[in-house]
Amino acid sequence: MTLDRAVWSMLQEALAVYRDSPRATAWLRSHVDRYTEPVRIAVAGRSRIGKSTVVNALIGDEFAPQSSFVWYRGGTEARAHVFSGPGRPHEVAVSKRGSRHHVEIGQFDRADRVVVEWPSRTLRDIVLIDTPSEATPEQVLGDADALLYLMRHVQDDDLKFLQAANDHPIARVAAVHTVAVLARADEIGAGRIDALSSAKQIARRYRRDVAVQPLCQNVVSVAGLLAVAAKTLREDEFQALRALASLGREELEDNLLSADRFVGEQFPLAMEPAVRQALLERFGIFGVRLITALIRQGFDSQVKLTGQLVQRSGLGELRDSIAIHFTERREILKARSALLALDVLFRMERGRTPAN
Ligand SMILES: Nc1nc2c(ncn2[C@@H]2O[C@H](COP(=O)(O)OP(=O)(O)OP(=O)(O)O)[C@@H](O)[C@H]2O)c(=O)[nH]1
Ligand SMILES: [Mg+2]
Repeated sequence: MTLDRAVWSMLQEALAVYRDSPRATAWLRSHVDRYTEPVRIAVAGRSRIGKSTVVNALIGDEFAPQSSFVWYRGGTEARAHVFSGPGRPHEVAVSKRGSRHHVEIGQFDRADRVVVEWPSRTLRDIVLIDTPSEATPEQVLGDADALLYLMRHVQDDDLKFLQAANDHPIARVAAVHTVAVLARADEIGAGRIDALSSAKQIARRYRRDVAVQPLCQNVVSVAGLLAVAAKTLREDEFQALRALASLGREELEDNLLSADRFVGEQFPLAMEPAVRQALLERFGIFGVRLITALIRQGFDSQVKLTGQLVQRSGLGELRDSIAIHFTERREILKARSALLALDVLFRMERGRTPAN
């Protein structure tokens, strides 16, 4: 019997054995549903590390940030539901303002969870869960089959979180579910133009670090903001960046020394300050510098530029890592989650006599 069938049978058997307990039945039903779904990947990490930005880059669309858990699943049409307290979820609108999609949860003071169905190729194989930074490891991991953990440098808090993810008897023998992400790679080395290759080297070093290696399957570096730019670059933005690239390299560098200078009155090109401000918000100073350098190097069509940005930002490697460690191991990850759920069930129902 395959692993898939064996675990499926265990879930069905448990459903039969615990049929008299509504609590156990509800728990098992939710896990039976979860077992047949794509792999659920939680994206976690400390406050403002860039979680929502990496989620946007993976989906290939920009969503305005939310303060609750946001689940993104595949779907044929764009829809969103808010789960708030007990009872049925409420459907809410998704609207587009500027380059961002907004889930209109306005009338709900507190959403426990927002679920967005979205037609994205990535979401055919995975469910992405964007988590609030104050969420505990238990809240993050309870619903997820796998974890993308974002960090800047490996700090004690990061190691604690990763240890918590591995700190269950079943998890300890089957630690197959974490990819660590060295986030905001563009900021490494004070934003020098070679920041992204330095970040890749640091990620490689962490992969062999004795404190990190046992806690995750891979470490990759990602410049989230650039990765989003790669996936959502508009024609008007590309034309503006191309115009900037036509300036002399040194002249542009001088004007990129600070954000104030870049959007200031003395700019040597006829380009509205509002346009420059928008470029800065979307790509950051580093992004503008890198993109204009790439255009000058010959990546001067939108297709060529996008391909380079996917690769340089680390998005390509992150996607490969998700495929190798999560999607292709779906069967194992789902089996692991189901076994953890059965373990919780047996503890929860300890002392009760199951039905025969
Ligand atoms: N320079 C740079 N800025 C980034 C990057 N990723 C995100 N940011 C910026 O950092 C800020 C926080 O990014 P988010 O993606 O909202 O971070 P988060 O971890 O989801 O934040 P919380 O959910 O509030 O904890 C935003 O202003 C982003 O534009 C990156 O790779 N490089
Ligand atoms: Mg966020």
